[in-house]
Amino acid sequence: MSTKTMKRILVTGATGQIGSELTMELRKRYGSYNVIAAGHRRKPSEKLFSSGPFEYLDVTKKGNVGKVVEKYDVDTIYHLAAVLSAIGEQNPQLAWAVNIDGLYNVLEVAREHNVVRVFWPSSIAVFGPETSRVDTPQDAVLIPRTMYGVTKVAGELLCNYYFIRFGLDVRSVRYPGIISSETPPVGGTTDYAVKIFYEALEKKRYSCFVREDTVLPMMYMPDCTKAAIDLMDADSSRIKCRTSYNVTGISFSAGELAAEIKKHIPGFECEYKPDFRQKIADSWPMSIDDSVAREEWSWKSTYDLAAMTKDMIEKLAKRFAEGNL
Ligand code: AKB
Repeated sequence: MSTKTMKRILVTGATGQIGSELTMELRKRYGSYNVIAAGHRRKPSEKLFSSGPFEYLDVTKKGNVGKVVEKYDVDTIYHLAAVLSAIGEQNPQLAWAVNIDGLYNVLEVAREHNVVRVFWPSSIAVFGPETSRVDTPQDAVLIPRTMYGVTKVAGELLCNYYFIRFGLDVRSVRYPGIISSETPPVGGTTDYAVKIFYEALEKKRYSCFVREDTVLPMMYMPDCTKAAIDLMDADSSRIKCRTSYNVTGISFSAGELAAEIKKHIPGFECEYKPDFRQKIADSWPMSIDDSVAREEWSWKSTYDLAAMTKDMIEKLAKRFAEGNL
């Protein structure tokens, strides 16, 4: 599908961390009124709400998903609505309902309404302690320990099934932790890598809920939106993997991140008080091998730790100064 034939794009989870920025990027590229933002629990920001169509949508209600797709004649869906790992451990039933029933509803509606292409994010949470944690390969053992990870493995298989059985063009990447300055994440294990910036600027102190030596793969938001759009724009002949592609940006420890922030905010102090999320972090990879995505659809991340930290601090400091946080 070329962008010229693309009619209407629906983004579920548009008020979330990734959705709020991906929606604006898609609106810039494809026209504001061709991108329908849909959110459920979080109130949309003024920018999101006033820049194009917005719908309240609970993805666990298939009829409602169908109504929105029909109303706007949607032919492309970025299905981002999800419950993340930490909340998923506190409420596994909710995680299953939103992540699996929601995905199933979106795929079914897409099939019934001849939607041309669907993007759905998987996660590094598909991996578990049985998998080698350094340079985790594309085709690895997937035995996650969290309900979030279970829903992501099941979701990958569901996407692959819809492609093979119904020819639905579903595409997916396994995101690492995402760092961004616009909308904070809620209920994830990698949230500390965002929260640390807000607290460093506001209080010059942060109490981190994982150990200092905890290393996880991360990605800065511009690379995150680029991965989704590059994959969706790639010619179908290049997409060989219909479960989900490994993608990555930067791997660093919580201590290395704190030290990088300290270069910009000299008085910054970080203490480490691991809680239940440490166990989740310890079951995930420390770094990811994304060579398959690089080979098949030319994926390439751009930000390293220094560039990401500098940009985050500049953006957040500006918002602080404007009283806009
Ligand atoms: C989480 O921490 O739950 C997410 C993820 C890695 O998918 N950010």
